[in-house]
Amino acid sequence: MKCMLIGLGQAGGKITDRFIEYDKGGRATSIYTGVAINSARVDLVGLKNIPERNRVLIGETIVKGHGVGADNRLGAEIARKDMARIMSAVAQAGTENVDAFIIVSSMGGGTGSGSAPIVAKYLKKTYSENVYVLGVLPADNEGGIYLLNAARSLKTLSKYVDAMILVDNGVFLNPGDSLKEAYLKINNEIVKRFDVLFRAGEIVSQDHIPELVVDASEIANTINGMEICTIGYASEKPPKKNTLGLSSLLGKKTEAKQDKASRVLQLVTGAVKSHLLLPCDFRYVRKALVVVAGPPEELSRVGMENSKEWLETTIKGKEVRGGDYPAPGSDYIAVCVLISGITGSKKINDIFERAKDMQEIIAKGMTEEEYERLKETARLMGDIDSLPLDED
Ligand SMILES: Nc1nc2c(ncn2[C@@H]2O[C@H](COP(=O)(O)OP(=O)(O)O)[C@@H](O)[C@H]2O)c(=O)[nH]1
Ligand SMILES: [Mg+2]
Repeated sequence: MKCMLIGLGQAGGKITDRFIEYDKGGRATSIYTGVAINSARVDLVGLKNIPERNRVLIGETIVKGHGVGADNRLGAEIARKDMARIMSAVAQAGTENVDAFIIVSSMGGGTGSGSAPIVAKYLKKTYSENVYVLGVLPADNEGGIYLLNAARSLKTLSKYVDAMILVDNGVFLNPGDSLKEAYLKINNEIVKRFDVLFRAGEIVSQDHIPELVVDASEIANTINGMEICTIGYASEKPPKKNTLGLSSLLGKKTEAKQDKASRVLQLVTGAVKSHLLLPCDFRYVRKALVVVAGPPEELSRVGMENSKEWLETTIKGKEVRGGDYPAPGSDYIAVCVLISGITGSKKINDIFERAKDMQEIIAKGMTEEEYERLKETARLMGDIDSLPLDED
């Protein structure tokens, strides 16, 4: 799928930049075009792979190139004012071959999370292609203001995008890692995983045509209108081929086939059960799409069928799609599972709950600590009967 990636804000710009770098790194075909939008000049200058003509500084008259802090209302405001410049940068980057627009942004910051909904709205108005957001959620230990930003942005975005594919920064954090140290690693991991999905429809060579192609329409059929989506990923290095020629014996051949099939199934179940980028109960999901990428001889058809069957019986919905991506010469077999129509994600509910508290904290002019103390007293008071009074 040819993607126009529109990186908003700091995280969005950096992740988009990494996608473009990945694309250039010896891939058979190029599938990404990148645009970066920011109100902080220093963040735009720091990008290495998005061409300079595709970078737009917004809100200069208001914030003088210094960013909006973590004020995503201001982020929304300046994006609205500079919308014409944003849309003209998108048009000039070249939209003729684009299959989908993907807005890449953190949900917790100011510029990206504030501008994402309005950028989505204008993209939908102007183009007929699908518009998705790849949104990075703040880890649980980030401050309340990040959660409030995320809550506002998610609520507004859901009206304008065809689907929200969400990633929790917290998934990648190891205890002891500082967030800053971790970003480079996180961005790499995000790009590596999504690339398997986005690249799956690209034919590498005429000798290796996928049996089941995952193109833009398969992705659209899986996620459009499904609101909250995420991906799971797992990969493995298959064992070296038996060079003694023993595998040519019939018995060995069957065994090898079974091994390959169970390897695919194991990777798929692992990706879904323990490696989702948005923690959620994987059963409460409407649809799924499995992509298996790797050396052509490892792409087991039986493995794919078993994986689809497992998903069909596991998730609440019944629509499961699958496809393969032959990558001759690759050392790894990688599995990406896109799941959509997620309901009741604890992470998302926590964001809205804590964001609600944050709104009150701001309204009351308190610190988070004072508010927690006040809430505890109010909770205890709730258990006590009131005195009888006259009816008013
Ligand atoms: N994954 C990832 N998250 C980031 C990165 N930089 C910042 N963040 C997260 O993004 C949020 C802050 O948003 P940021 O993109 O810096 O704000 P903006 O520039 O105002 O849109 C916080 O939740 C950070 O943890 C990054 O490079 N990678
Ligand atoms: Mg930042």
